[in-house]
Amino acid sequence: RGASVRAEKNFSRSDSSVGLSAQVCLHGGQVVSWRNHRGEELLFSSSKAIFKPPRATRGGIPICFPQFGNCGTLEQHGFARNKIWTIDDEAPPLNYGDNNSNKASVDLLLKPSEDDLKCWPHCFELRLRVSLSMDGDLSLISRVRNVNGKPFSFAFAYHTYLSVSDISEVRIEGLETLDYLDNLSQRERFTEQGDAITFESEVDRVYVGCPGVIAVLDHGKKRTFIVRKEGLPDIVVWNPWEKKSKTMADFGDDEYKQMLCVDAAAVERAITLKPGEEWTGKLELSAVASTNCSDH
Ligand code: TA6
Repeated sequence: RGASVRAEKNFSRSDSSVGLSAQVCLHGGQVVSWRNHRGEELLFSSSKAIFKPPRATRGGIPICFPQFGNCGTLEQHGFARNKIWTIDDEAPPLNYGDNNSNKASVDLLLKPSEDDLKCWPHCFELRLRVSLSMDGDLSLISRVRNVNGKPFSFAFAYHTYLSVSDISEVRIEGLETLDYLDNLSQRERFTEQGDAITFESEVDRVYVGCPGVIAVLDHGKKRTFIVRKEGLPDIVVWNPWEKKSKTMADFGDDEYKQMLCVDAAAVERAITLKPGEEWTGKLELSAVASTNCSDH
């Protein structure tokens, strides 16, 4: 996967932490692995993932910036996930407002090249801090700054591929009664009626005005992902299902059953920054054993 860095820290080498790890690539600033205390992989990666720069590999957490989807002038999901980032070693270390004491962190930076400015003429700095806590929580904090150019607007998403046992046994709690834009019907607006979102076919929706915390319950693995977000009002939910996944060369046969994208995002309303302004978008993922899946 080209250059990648591992967030490692000398945690007290107790057995409870020996399996913990997270891996982020300089290519795309993409988290490509997140493992729990037992060394179990919590993010989906396609068995047919193609590492062929500039394309992003299928899985992990690609960064979608400054565009989401293909409604704009840039490539699908913008260019950030297709660029080589650098380690952000600008001193003094920037204050991300997070208690960094018991975490392993990596700080990455993306600035526009001359070529980038030709296709998106805005002077930005995009900083990303990827952290892994002793408890096994993964956090991503992004900061976009308008470096005293003219005002600009952008969309953003942490395109998060969660690894699940069987999509037909997964449900999402916390999005009930919300409106969503359905990408399968020209982004028409609907209101969620269910008491929890379950999956029987292709889903590609942008839930808008979401709460700060939602839960993704994986009945098969008796595991619940807790998704916490700040500065990101929307949640994109995507599973291509069988037919659509077979049209994608970098999606293994039937692998749609083992993944679900739950993207903390700012899609419905673009974020606008005046010169000198900065935006912060935070995502924190926890994976906990869930005994209450039995009432599935
Ligand atoms: O998650 C929403 C979505 O825009 C889907 O419509 C689908 O295109 C998915 O992203 C994957 O996009 P990618 O460019 O990574 O294949």
